[in-house]
Amino acid sequence: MEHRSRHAPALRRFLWGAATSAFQMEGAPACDWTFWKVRDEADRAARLRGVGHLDRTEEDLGLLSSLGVNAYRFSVEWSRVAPRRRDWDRKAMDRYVRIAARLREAGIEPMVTLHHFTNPGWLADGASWAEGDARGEFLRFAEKAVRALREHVRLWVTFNEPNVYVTGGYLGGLMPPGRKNLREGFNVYANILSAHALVYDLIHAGARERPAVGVAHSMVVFRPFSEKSSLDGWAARVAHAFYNLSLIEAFRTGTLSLRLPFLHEEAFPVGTRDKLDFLGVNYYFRLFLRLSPVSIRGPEYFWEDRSRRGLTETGWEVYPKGFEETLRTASAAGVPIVVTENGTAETSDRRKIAYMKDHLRVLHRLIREGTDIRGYFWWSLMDNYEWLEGLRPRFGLYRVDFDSLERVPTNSADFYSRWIKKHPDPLHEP
Ligand code: IFM
Repeated sequence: MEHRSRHAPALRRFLWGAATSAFQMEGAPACDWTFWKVRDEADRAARLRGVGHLDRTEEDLGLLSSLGVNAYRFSVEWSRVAPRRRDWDRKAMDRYVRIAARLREAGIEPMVTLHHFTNPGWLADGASWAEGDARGEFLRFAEKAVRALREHVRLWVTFNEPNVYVTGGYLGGLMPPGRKNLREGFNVYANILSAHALVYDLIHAGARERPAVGVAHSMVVFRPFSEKSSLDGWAARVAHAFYNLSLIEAFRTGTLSLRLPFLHEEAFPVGTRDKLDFLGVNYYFRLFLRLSPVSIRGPEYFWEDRSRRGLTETGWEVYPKGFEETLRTASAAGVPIVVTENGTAETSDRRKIAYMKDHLRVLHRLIREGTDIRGYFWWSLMDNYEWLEGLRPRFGLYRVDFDSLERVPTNSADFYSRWIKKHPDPLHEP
């Protein structure tokens, strides 16, 4: 790919990675997810320690070297480094800096996510993403975190899945803060994207070596539940426009346009034009939508096994064709794509490997055809705390015994290692 040199150095070699997030790996004593609808004592404990990564950081980083990946995506837990408003925990931050330094020493490119769903508990008292004042607090955190990490980090994800954060936290009420308010949701989306634009500049301004800054965008293939229903078709089109396209458009135009035809249309200037060095794509499944004429809550959604591969342990359909469709849609952003997450929750190695193989084949085919894809990160390095489902789904390349916290490699880890060895540079394969 002759134009590779125009891009940031960290995007010039293909990134083969694994991804995690801080809360899911190490828990947190005082973030919004610590207290959100805790189910029982075991769940409470899991939210405080995740899968024990804090005590096993060295061991876990060692697993990356055994795997043979050349990149690792992890996040900084905002509530750990800023446990109280205007309070900064240097020691907590230093630990993340050591992780990044240690990765670079091992030849593994750190990709740091600054916001992966969680907010410090104190943020809720007086600052909100809907009003916009949370943005100022986030910028204060981002500025310090970037300053501490930039010596070792060249790849940044400002926000993980803004569309999931907005849909889960402000439209569906499933995630903290549990709101169901369209107007607030739109404001939050706009505030997050404008925070991205500011952090983009901040990262670029002080960098010694050109960094690459992106977002990790969740993308879903939407289909009408019934091909014959025009309402279902309408719901699928609107969902695609809102969930998949509005963010991509915001990076082309600088404006976040949210259109729910006949219901609501709004445009927010968010300053994002050209403030994206790569688009991170998180792809998992296809979703069927049904909209009944009497439904006041909006469309119902379903995963169905129409591809006849059996649903996964999170009840999701396995649909590799959708990965192709998604990557083609994502290329409209006009910047390189990095698959920042792809994976499946399966205890069966056979099924996990089949999923991986089918998705990797799609990846290689699209690269061969000229789609500008620079990296692939498996979700996740190891089983960890899965938000609404807690410690149950097994997305990991390493299996975690949820009692002893022991990590055991699965055959899918071995399969992934061998695949990477066989395809060290997919960008230059015949
Ligand atoms: O575990 C999550 C991750 O935090 C964000 N993307 C989807 C994953 C699987 O649900």
